[in-house]
Amino acid sequence: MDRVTVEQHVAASAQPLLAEVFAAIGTAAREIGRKIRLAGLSDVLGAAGATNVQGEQQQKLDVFANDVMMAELGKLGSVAALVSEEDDDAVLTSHPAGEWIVIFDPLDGSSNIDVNVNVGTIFSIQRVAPGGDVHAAMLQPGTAQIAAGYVVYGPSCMMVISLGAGVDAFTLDDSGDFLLGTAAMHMPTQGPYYSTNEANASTWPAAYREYLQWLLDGKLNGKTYSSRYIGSLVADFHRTLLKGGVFLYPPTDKAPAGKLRLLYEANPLGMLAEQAGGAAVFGAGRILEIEPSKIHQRTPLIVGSKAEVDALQKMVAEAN
Ligand code: P6P
Repeated sequence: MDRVTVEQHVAASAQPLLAEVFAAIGTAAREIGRKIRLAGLSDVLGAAGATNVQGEQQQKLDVFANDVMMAELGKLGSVAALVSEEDDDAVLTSHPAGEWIVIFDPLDGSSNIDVNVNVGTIFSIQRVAPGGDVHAAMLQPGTAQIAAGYVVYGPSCMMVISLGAGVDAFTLDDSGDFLLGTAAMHMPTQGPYYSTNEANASTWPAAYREYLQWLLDGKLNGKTYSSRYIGSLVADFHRTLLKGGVFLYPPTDKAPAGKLRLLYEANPLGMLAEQAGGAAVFGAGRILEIEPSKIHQRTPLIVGSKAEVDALQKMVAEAN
């Protein structure tokens, strides 16, 4: 494959003005990835001693990753605002005329870092119309996203993105470039895996338990399944994108509105799933059509191959 960097790919796309945003995300990802690789040798593991707006223990690396993303993206004249899982409020940059809002989870799955498990950065890009209200623009539904993607920090560091015309994957090489490795990714129409925290199953709505049993009984096209659950959303999603199957985080007693966050987890991954031929729902409806009301609102998330997700959506809709 020709040597194409993510910046070159974006510059040649229908959204060339986003090239500098992806360059900044790449710079941040290189810094975050390096910190993670060397975490065992420096005092960056463990809790930072504060809790974030989610009520979660902030890990030192969460704070580091957030600072790096804020610094690299905040310097761009084209970025008007930043929304982060780690900050209570949106951050307005010193570029109010900027066209983009970048919404991100700087380091998802960070509770897994101490045990050297894949973690990720997830991002969503929305547009602000000239003279438009930036706060209203950050609450647009997922269907309005101009671009979305994630970086997965694993045995290799990969950036997987969509600009609204398919999904492409870039791998960080030794020279520090994210190089196009797989173009036009397609999620298998049905997969061998289901991915969920079954410890919560007793508190799911009954339709979700019935669905999972139905699936495991081979009732979906006679296919059988294996369980895979890493507990890092980006890693579980990345496997689902490549191998197929379904990831489920249903409503639970502890999180009746769902645990995962709409703006910087469900929407970007929902866009990637749909662009790769898969689907993403909150239960009876499509994730990308939810009209957000708050920047940190949560949602149930069922995402993956169309066969499994469509079957879940139908079962939940019939149960409601
Ligand atoms: P549970 C990690 O904390 C995270 O936000 C996602 O990365 C992951 O999918 C989910 O929570 C795991 O949640 O309740 O199964 O531990």
